[in-house]
Amino acid sequence: MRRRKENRWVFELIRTSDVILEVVDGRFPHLTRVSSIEKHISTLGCSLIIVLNKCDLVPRNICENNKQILNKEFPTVYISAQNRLGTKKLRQQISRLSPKRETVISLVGIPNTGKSSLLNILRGKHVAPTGQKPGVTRHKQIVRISNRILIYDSPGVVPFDIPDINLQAFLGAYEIGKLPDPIDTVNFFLDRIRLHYFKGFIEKYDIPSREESNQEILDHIAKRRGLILKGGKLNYIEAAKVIMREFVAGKVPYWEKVTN
Ligand SMILES: Nc1nc2c(ncn2[C@@H]2O[C@H](COP(=O)(O)OP(=O)(O)OP(=O)(O)O)[C@@H](O)[C@H]2O)c(=O)[nH]1
Ligand SMILES: [Mg+2]
Repeated sequence: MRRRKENRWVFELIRTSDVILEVVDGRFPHLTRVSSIEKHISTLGCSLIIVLNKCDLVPRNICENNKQILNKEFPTVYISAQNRLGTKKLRQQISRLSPKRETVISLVGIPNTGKSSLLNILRGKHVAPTGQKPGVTRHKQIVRISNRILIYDSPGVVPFDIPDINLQAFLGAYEIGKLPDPIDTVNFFLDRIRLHYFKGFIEKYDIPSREESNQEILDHIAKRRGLILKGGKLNYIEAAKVIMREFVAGKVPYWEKVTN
């Protein structure tokens, strides 16, 4: 119920904007796009730019590849709000799409993609709280970043097409501490990264071989991190949470290539 209401609220916000910055996670842009917003953008009377954020975590050639492909649908730029990279190109793109004097921009996207971080660097000052947990921004706020541009920051939207909690957690949109079954989530996570890019994980956690089973990987990490329950058994649930938290925080090299 709550989600339905939030989505309606985002559409109202979009109607009052000239340009939408759809902030997605540059590690997996295709999974963090909000298709319901993109689908209706032409009828809502504004322009949309896809902003691939967190590109400090992704090799340059992958960012370029993903940008070229997404550009066929919407103007796309890649940035790192953390490292303050790419904002010049973003500003140029905004001016191109909205050359008029006063421009209202809205930052939208799923939780945790870096909307508030982007607002802070565009403003050049910490005006919006940011954090590793999803749902840090709870209310929209409008900030003037120049005499021509006003920006709305908004809470993250979890689209209806990401119904699975494990996928939400993988994308950083579900709080790891609230997962009902962290082992199930980590199994989902390990199965997915095996298919896309596993090397970064293997190297980060010093896993002896790619052939280790998910259970052996949990064993290895629980032992290495000293995650032991009273009585001496390994704490697999905590190991699963550690893996997921570190992944969401960008501590595990990982990305997925967007295909045509
Ligand atoms: N590595 C990396 N991390 C980033 C970048 N931008 C933001 N982050 C981190 O991502 C996390 C989420 O950032 P926020 O700016 O709070 O994200 P948000 O989209 O506003 O999140 P909600 O308000 O929950 O929807 C924080 O831990 C940021 O430090 C980036 O460019 N690179
Ligand atoms: Mg925020």
